[in-house]
Amino acid sequence: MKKALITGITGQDGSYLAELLLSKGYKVYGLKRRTATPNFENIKHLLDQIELVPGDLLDLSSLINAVKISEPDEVYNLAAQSFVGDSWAQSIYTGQATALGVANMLEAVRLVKPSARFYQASSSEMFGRVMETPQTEKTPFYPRSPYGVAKVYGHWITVNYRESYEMFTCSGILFNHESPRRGLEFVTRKITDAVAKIKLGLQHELRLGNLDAKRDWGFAGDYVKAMWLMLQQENPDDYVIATGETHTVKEFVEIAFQHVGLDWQNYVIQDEKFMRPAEVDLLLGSPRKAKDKLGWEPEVSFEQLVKTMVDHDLEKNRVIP
Ligand code: NAP
Ligand code: G4F
Repeated sequence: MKKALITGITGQDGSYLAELLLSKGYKVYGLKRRTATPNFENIKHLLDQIELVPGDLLDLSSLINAVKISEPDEVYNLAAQSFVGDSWAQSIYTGQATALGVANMLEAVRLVKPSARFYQASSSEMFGRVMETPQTEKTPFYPRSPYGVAKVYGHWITVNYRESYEMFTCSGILFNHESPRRGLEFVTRKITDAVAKIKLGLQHELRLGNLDAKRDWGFAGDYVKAMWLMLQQENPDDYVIATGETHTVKEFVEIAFQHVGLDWQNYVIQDEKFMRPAEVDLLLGSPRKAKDKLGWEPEVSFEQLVKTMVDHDLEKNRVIP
């Protein structure tokens, strides 16, 4: 039986990846940091099938211990301070977790189980002020936030361990991917949760920042399949994972409100508070290499994604307003 260690298992991607690996017969270990109150919302249905090991990306000895306990064939490093918006207010912490945390995890693997295959959750935020469109594996990076800068370090240290130690390390440059398990602070889930609450009479307005930003949005369940595929190849490599379509925040808003029969213009207010000091205006990825080499393609369309998230939030808010 193959064994996998997932960092960030309580997050959106960690939960979908754990489901995928369990369905393939893996023994799944999840790194879990201490929290004062439980945060098992995304993995509560999996708790009797996975093993949680204590650890924090900032604490190397806990990571060494986690690798010793799990003896993994595959390590998926998904943990990070992942919210771009907060990365200005917490830039040092973001660097410690999202940049140096990757080095800590790679060191733990190198010292304890260097033959384990390693996946790093890199990000399209590394492209930032984009140097070409669509963005590919060859597009130069120009990050626009402390988060993006930290991810560039995480990407290159992953490449460096591959080249320095001949470790099987892959970096997945994933464009935005969403789901009903997305954190409520990200724009898609903030919108779908608000639309549901407005429809149910529980909220009266939705305050947003830049409505013109464009993102290449896919479904998280599709994207974790690409992570797994990368680690099944003969050789380690880096891949862009994207849909190849881009949409504005405004388009997302329009479809979400339309889906419940409301006109967004009656509810949405633009608020300076949600504007960023430096914005990423346009992301559009080319999934060409992933298609050719991994045989990966996204299955859920943009419209389907928006509607599924709204339907989920309607249901959730009906039960627990
Ligand atoms: P998420 O829902 O925010 O999950 C982040 C996970 O990291 C949570 O389990 C969190 O634990 C854990 N974590 C944070 N700091 C930690 C620390 N110091 N030590 C140990 N664990 C820590 O993020 P996601 O959307 O699933 O994304 C997964 C990864 O992909 C992240 O690295 C993100 O930056 C990257 N990424 C995401 C996207 C996207 O569109 N979703 C695109 C490109 C790249 P708690 O539950 O305790 O907070
Ligand atoms: O949903 P967002 O916060 O996601 P962002 O910044 O694109 O980052 C996400 O995707 C990255 C991949 O490119 C990941 F690496 C990262 O971990 C994260 O998952 O914001 C999307 C866009 C931005 O342009 C933002 O300015 O929506 C705009 N926006 C407009 N109003 C807003 C809001 N974003 C948020 N969070 N809240 C708003 O009210």
